[in-house]
Amino acid sequence: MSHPDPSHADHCIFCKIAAGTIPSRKVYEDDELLAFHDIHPWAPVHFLIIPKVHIPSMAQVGPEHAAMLGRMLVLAPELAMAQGCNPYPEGGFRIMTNTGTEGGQEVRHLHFHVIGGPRPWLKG
Ligand code: DGP
Repeated sequence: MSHPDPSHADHCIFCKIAAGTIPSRKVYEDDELLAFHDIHPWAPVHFLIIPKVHIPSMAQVGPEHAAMLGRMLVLAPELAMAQGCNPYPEGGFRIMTNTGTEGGQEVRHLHFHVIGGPRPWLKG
């Protein structure tokens, strides 16, 4: 039976990407996390890091998620460099997580955008 909440995992596009039922261009995968290229990149490097478990946004995280969030943040620079971001400090990247409608979130499955590469970028 379908769920009334459109952010629920049954309807969640990123859960489907995590499950492999919707294809993505993967950057990294382990048991807990997946990283894949954003379908609408703003910049030469633009990928998303998601937990495989359905957490709608940063508004739902708690202390039980601290280790996983730490792993997401530690992974970001490693993958950013592997994807072609230039070294700090002239190079670099942005980590961004939109939360809720007022925060600009469109896909209601927690994700960190990792954005970088030579400027100018499309936005920001
Ligand atoms: P946000 O506004 O923070 O919720 O950003 C969602 C991002 O997800 C947006 O930059 C486009 C990307 N996106 C949406 N649908 C898909 C998809 O099916 N595949 C991929 N690779 N990216 C997607």
